Amino acid sequence: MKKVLTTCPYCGTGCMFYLVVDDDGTLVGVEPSNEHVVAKGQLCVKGWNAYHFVNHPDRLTQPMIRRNGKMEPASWDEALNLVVSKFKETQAKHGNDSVAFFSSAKTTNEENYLMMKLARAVFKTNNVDHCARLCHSSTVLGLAATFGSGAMTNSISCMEQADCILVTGSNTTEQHPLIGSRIIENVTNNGAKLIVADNRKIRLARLADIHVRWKNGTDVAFLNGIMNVIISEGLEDKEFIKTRTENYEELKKIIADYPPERAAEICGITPKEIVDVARMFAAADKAMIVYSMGITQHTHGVDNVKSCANLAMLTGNIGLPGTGVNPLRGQNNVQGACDMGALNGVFSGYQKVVDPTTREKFEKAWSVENLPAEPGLTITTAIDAAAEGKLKALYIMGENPMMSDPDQNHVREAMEKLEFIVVQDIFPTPTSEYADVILPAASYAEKNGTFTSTERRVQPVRKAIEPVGQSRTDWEILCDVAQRAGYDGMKYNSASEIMDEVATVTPIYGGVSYERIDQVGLQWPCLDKDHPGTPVLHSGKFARGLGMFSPAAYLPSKELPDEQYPFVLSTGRCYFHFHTGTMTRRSQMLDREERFPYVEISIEDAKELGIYDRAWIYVATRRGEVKVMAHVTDVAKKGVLFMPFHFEEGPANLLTINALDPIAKIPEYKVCAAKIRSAE
Ligand SMILES: Nc1nc2c(c(=O)[nH]1)N[C@H]1C(S)=C(S)[C@@H](COP(=O)(O)OP(=O)(O)OC[C@H]3O[C@@H](n4cnc5c(=O)[nH]c(N)nc54)[C@H](O)[C@@H]3O)O[C@H]1N2
Ligand SMILES: Nc1nc2c(c(=O)[nH]1)N[C@H]1C(S)=C(S)[C@@H](COP(=O)(O)OP(=O)(O)OC[C@H]3O[C@@H](n4cnc5c(=O)[nH]c(N)nc54)[C@H](O)[C@@H]3O)O[C@H]1N2
Ligand code: SF4
Ligand SMILES: [Mo]
Repeated sequence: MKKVLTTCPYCGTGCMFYLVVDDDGTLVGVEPSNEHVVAKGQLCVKGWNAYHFVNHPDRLTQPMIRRNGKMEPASWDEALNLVVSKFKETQAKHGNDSVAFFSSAKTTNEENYLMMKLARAVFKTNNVDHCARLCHSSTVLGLAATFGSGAMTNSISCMEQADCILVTGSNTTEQHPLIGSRIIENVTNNGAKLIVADNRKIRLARLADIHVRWKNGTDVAFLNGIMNVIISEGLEDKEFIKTRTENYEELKKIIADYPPERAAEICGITPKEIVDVARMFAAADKAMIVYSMGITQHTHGVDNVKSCANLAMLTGNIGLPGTGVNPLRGQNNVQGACDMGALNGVFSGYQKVVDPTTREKFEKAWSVENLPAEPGLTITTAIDAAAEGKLKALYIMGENPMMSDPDQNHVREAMEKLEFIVVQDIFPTPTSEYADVILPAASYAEKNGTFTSTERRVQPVRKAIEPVGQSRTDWEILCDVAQRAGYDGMKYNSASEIMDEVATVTPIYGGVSYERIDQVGLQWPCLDKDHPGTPVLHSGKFARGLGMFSPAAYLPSKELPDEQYPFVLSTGRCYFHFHTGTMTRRSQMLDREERFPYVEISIEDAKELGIYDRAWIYVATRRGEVKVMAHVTDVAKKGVLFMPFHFEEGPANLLTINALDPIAKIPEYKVCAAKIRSAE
């Protein structure tokens, strides 16, 4: 047996583990790593099962081309030549921005860097983006505006040092299980205070000192209410505000409109709950905010994020261990895909495309001219542009928009209108059904590279087995495309050579190399080869100099319940499955735990409507209707339905609304109006 130390391909917690390979080169299991700083000898159920899907018979093993409407096997030469000629033809006819590239938070840093290089240097478009748009784009923009850097400010180990943790819009024990364990340990072993703000009675809520179950979408009012109490009771950190921040007067002005009575009314809770949370948070020596999709996925996602940042600055909880604003990044490499510039407006290291000196720097480094200057389309606006017939060709690497983007009928329309679609994946998906060319990619177990976890830790991904069938690593495929398109600057002998190039053009990764990240990785910013990495950001000084208070007024969600659609529908995930299910639903151990699409409904609502547990019901919104199983549970609050988006046969995104935050362009997955009826 051979054991290969690598990084988990599921969530952003970034546990490292060993892939176990038997003598004839077959992947047979996973073993945790006792030495790893985050995993500490443990894994969650997805980590333990992260080898099953690799050998699944459904793996894509050979390139395919659509001929006369039917997908047929093709050679790599045929497939890649077709991709390049179609993209060039489309651009010649309709301009450079008539094509777009979806990069992937499932793939490595090196691959994301190459995808954005391919889009910008070779095809001269900034139409490149990835699923962070659907996830933490509000964080990237909201924290960049307030702190100057859009990443988790602290480290996972800080969860054990905080005296008070406010968890809001994060189902931590299910979605970032090993981070959830840290929080539980701190609460049970050290008596840290825990405030859970989530209207579902999630596992952490059962342990919390205070659990607030306000209405979905009212976070700005809630956080403003807390800040109002803190200021009116004189609990703010005056020294921190004076020396480290600006724009405090503006904050005070807006916050004055949210006395606890008014905030509580908007949120549907009592003023006392707001006062209690404010006092508990402000009283702690080291208080930390942990959040995830409940904060970001709203038409006011950026305002929510800024409000979290305001609260942390108001109480001086930034720049020290055990404090901070901690967005838990979702995908295994979504932090890295952002860092690498797989976003419409930035090169790697968040260097802006609109800045002429930055463009000049990349033109020189890549030996090209005329890099495009205007930010391009995002995932969400690219789908809109395709539906309008403006976008003509799309290259999708490791994304499944038919299942993950809002309003599936709208996405279908976009897919049908696109003239040419390339899908590069490890499995067939509802998206690949629309492909004109399918390129089979090697999985994480079959390649070298790096993933960057939520705590900004760059960690190794190592090849344990040979790629299945004719599949090739994403980075080799992208280099091949670039060469066939006539570009010479994308030739590498190894993934490590790509990281060396990343380090030369990306200051925050300046000191990252494969040698240095060998065992436990390195946390960026890591500016040069002697820099030790940075566990806590903004110590002494914010990345932007002074922290910028950025107050926001409460805005209601786009589509609220009414007589016709009386429920709030909120969507998200469960413990056993990951996203669109391409991998977890092909792991027999995981799939048998949660086999059917379902919706959580409160005991009160179920009683009223005569719906019993495990009954089949229809959930409908203005966009469509799906049949799912009812989970009648005290996790759900009266009036609120919660549905995971893992199931192709009951797709939550047939129901969701395509309403976007005006700045971040993130969809409002967490709130829309719905109704239900029995299916039996
Ligand atoms: N098992 C598993 N783990 C995963 C994933 C997975 O698919 N499966 N996906 C990964 C990814 S990419 C991500 S982004 C993360 C997401 O991780 P989370 O954000 O933790 O997961 P969600 O289920 O989307 O939503 C979290 C919580 O937000 C609450 N919420 C809903 N509306 C609101 C609101 O208006 N305000 C507040 N404060 N809370 C609200 C919901 O009740 C829910 O409990 O998980 C990562 N980890
Ligand atoms: N309703 C609703 N919708 C949501 C959300 C929600 O909360 N509610 N959350 C949103 C969020 S936070 C996210 S992050 C997105 C996720 O949206 P997506 O990224 O579209 O979802 P995934 O299922 O993770 O898709 C990843 C794809 O990559 C493939 N893949 C895996 N490994 C590799 C590899 O090494 N190479 C290649 N080429 N492909 C690979 C997988 O098979 C899969 O098809 O969904 C969003 N959609
Ligand atoms: S917590 Fe996340 S990174 Fe760790 S084993 Fe589970 S899915 Fe993998
Ligand atoms: Mo995500």
